[in-house]
Amino acid sequence: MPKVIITAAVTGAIHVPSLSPYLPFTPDQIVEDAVKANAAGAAVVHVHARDPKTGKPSSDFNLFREIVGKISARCNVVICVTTGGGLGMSMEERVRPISVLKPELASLNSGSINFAIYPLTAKIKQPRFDWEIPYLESTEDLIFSNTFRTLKYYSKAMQEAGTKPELEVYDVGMINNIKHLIDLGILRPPIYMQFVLGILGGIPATPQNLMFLYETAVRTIGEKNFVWSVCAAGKAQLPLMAVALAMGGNTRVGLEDNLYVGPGQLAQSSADQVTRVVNMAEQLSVEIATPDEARSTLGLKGSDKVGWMSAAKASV
Ligand code: KMH
Ligand code: ZN
Repeated sequence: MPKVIITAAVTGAIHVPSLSPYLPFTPDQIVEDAVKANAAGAAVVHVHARDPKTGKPSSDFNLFREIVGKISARCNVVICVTTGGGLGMSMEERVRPISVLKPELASLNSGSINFAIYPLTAKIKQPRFDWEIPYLESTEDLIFSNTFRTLKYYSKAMQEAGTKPELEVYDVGMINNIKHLIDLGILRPPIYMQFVLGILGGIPATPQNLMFLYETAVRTIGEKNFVWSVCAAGKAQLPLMAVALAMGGNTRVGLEDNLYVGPGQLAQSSADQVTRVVNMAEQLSVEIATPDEARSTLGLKGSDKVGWMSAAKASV
């Protein structure tokens, strides 16, 4: 069995602070949770930025730079920077951290979907911040747009930055989108796919659907041409990590996708969920990859080649 790469997505742009007092949103909180997740066993942390005063998803490049700089000053974890950004952000806002920060790994969302999180409003009695309810409600009419032109633009930006794309696959047709980009020579195998299940608008989070995604990828892209991982939104998160481990896949947990660690039990940080995956892996005799082992499996350029040290110097 190959060693499992655990990713922790510590904050994201789906949940709002009213849903959990543990959702990190200031740079220091995000950094602290990323470092804790790494200490618990995560080889990769996936980062978004949020406004430190209100917790609203932000595309402020200085926040990204502060977060990635502080994380890498404290641990050797692989940093995966989002290009999903916050719901409703423009293509330019979403790609900017890649061109400047040149991270080792970045998300690349492989197709357009309805990305609906408005049902979360029912869980909020008293919003902590004014933006939260309108943000969630706006997703009733939101297309998370990732057209072929956009995919080509992101792929090119990542290629120029030496950044490996982590291809987020929300539904089975997106595997065809990826194949199209491989056929055009825009993506080069071996590619890295994150199967994302359970978003309202995408494929539901069931073991059967995970198997369907995996088998379709094997048929379409070829078993030797990809590394894969699983992310499941909501309460299916931890059960699907068990399925992924049994199938030999990699895993992603974190408060970005699920705020809980058990029925009615809020996770106090993404590290709580990472620990659950570590325990499951131990039971299954699956070893956990270190950040350097993840770098080697994913074919990453190395933490000495990211852009933020020079970006930090340039701003002085
Ligand atoms: N929140 C996940 C379902 C991204 O950041 O590019 C999707 C995600 C996308 O992580
Ligand atoms: Zn994300």
